[in-house]
Amino acid sequence: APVIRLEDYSPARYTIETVALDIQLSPRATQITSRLALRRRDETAPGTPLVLEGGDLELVGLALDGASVHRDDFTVTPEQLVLLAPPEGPFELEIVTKVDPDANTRLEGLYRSSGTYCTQCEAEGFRRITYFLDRPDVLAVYTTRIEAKRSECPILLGNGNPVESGPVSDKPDRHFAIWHDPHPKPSYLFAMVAGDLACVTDRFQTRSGRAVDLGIYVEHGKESLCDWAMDSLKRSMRWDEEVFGCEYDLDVFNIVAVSDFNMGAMENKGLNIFNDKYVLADQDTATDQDYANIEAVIAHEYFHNWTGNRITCRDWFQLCLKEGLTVFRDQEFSSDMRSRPVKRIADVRLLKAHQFPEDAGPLAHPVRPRKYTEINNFYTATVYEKGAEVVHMLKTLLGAETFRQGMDLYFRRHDGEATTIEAFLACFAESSGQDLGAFAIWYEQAGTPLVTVASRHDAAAGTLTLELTQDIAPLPGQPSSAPAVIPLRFGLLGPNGADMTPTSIEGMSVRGDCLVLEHRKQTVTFSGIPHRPVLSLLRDFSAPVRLEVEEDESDIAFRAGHDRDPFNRWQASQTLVTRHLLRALQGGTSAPEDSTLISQVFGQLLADQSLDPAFKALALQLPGEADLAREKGKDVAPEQIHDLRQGLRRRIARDHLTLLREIEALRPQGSFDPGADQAGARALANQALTFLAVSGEADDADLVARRYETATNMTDRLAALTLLVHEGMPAAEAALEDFRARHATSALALDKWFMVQATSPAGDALERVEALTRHALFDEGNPNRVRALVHAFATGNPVQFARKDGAGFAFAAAQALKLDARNPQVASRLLTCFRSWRAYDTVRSDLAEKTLRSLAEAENLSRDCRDIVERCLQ
Ligand code: HT7
Ligand code: ZN
Repeated sequence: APVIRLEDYSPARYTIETVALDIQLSPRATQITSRLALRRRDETAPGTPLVLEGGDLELVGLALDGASVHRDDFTVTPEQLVLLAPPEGPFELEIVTKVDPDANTRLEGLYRSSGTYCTQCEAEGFRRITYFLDRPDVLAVYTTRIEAKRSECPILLGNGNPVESGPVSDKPDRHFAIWHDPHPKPSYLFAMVAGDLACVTDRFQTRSGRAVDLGIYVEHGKESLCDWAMDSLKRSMRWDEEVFGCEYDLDVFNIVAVSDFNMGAMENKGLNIFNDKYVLADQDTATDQDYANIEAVIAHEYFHNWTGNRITCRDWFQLCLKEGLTVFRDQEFSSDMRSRPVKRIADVRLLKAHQFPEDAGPLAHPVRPRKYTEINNFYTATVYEKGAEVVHMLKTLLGAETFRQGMDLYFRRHDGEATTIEAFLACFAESSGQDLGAFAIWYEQAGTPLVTVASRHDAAAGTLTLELTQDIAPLPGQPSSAPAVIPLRFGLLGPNGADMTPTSIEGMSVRGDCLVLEHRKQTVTFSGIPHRPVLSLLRDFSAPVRLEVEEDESDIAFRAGHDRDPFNRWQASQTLVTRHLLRALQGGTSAPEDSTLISQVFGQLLADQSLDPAFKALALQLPGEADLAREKGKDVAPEQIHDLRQGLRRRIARDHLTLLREIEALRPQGSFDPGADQAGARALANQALTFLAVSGEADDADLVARRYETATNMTDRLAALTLLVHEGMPAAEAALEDFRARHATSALALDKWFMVQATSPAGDALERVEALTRHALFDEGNPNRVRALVHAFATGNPVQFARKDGAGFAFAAAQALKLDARNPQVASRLLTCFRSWRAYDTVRSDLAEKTLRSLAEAENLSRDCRDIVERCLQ
């Protein structure tokens, strides 16, 4: 497959000013007529062929300025249509294509999900509908006429505003609707939906007083599950006005929920299409985490209206321009809706769980990649989450006010354009008067910098000196790295835990409470520090780096109890546990007295009634097995990690039984509320239950079973079910059967039933998962179900996926191969489960390599999967 390179970018030869689409829907043969108003760009030589992209298309007709095009004047394949000698002046091209929505199992282009026609055009799906200049820098005004059988598709939706609808005169059972979107947009933002759907409506008044009709379209019977999504949408619209000055710009905003969807959701202009998992919720079927995700994804897609749609990407290398920035915006929104520190901790946990391993292995790439063979494989944690961290750093370095001025300038200057990271950064450089040239390296370079810190306190002089270094380990294609600009928020904790204020700081530039590390090695000296302080660095996780500080466990424990920065308090308890378990894994002592300090810290956390319950729940969570494997970095044997972690969990449970039981009992009573307060209280109670489940006491085992039976919401029920199954408790099988029967009509709840079993550390998990792939409820065509079973096993079951006999690897590979023929995007995502294969011990890494090599030899592997396999092996 050809390699696409950033340096080869050049603008399209022709522009498309308007697109008029006529879509005649039919399940097996939908006909699309596309009338394009084209113009040769001034820079393009007259007579230059017009090359339009297609994807598996059948051409039915072609006309130029109203007359059909002679066979010698064009060439066509399913992948390309070339008009050999277009007119010199503006011209109109009419293209007629035919597609088969029912046969479209890739879920790209036009397909049907449970009888509803829908489209997915990002990144390159529009070319599966009609031949086009399918690239993000070709912006056009679209008018869409949709025609379908009224009995099958009473609802017809398109981008923009509704213009006209009615019966089709000579066809009694058919009707049509016309939509017009006045905002020029790239083809990836095109969408249409047609089906028999219910609609939940509301209204929003923008700050300038315009009324917007809001609609959420779902399967009939699911209307009552849309309240939270609608509420989240209205809050997002208001927040974007208040915080970023962004107002909505059409008369309608529609959301459609579909059950077969490759990703989370899609920000098509005025017509967002969602995986129903991020729309539907009630207390019986959705967990508190689901509610938080819905709020965040609704906000994210809505925020794209400005960061993505009004201002879009010049080319797909600039994907982070819209995605990193929009993730940053949705994170800010959730922080304002909920607890900011708790949200920050949750975001950093996700970053470390998904982005850090990506950035440390063969799939590492810069936030703005420089080459790709399959763009769908670059919707990654690096582009999204690290991209958001880079914007977060920009705000930290510039300050909130200057950051907002930069954003205002970006919106003013680039509205209606397809632009670049350079243009984005220039807005901040101008509004701040700072040179951001060195900062831009964050977009260019892969890998997570490791920052090391050694400190020296001189009591006589009253000084504290820090020696800091930064480096990135070599990566495939990146043997060396340049130093980055790293903002390090800091505090120096005095004996009472309060921050000490130095009289001067020399050797490094300081902005507010931030040291700015700019070179590979730097020394900074704080004066006016009579007592040796406890260092608190990287507060609020001010940069996406790994931090290694030379310090004693007692300092870390002190931070866990006293740091006024909640993020670093949380991080301290995690670091303490991680260091302890890694020592034990590396053959050091794992004697029980070794964990006394940790048990004490956890005891203090449990007893501290001043803590926000949501924060406390996070601080009490031991680092996960995958976190520990990542920190270990090499010779990983997942079952050893599992056993050690279980031992510590049991020790904490046994040391603090009474407190844990008291806290567990403090579940919110009364009517259910998905907001942050109740969710935090449930998280804490369930975290306590997680410890009690391994106490070894019969009373506690009964308690877990009782919590399952008496749960009044999905959060509590799923927490108890997970413990019953994962700890192999006697009530597990009966609870699983109860859960399946109870939720027989909710696909989203049944996904949880599959996922709990897929992630069980039990020795027979793989055999169970294999059997579940043959279960009547398993559906290979539904990405959510595949993710809940196969993907969950491969990425969420470290012990059984990496079985020593290689059977877990072989299973994931066989499933990916099977899936690949149907849906390459879902298959290639599954294969990223191999991205850290070199970190295993030799037995496992040999087996993983063999599995990858056999995949590389498979015939007919999609471009998507081949790209992942080959990069994993490089
Ligand atoms: N911009 C979207 C990314 C996307 C996507 C969504 C659904 C299916 C396939 C897709 N390919 C790319 C979603 C977002 O980040 O907001
Ligand atoms: Zn996005």
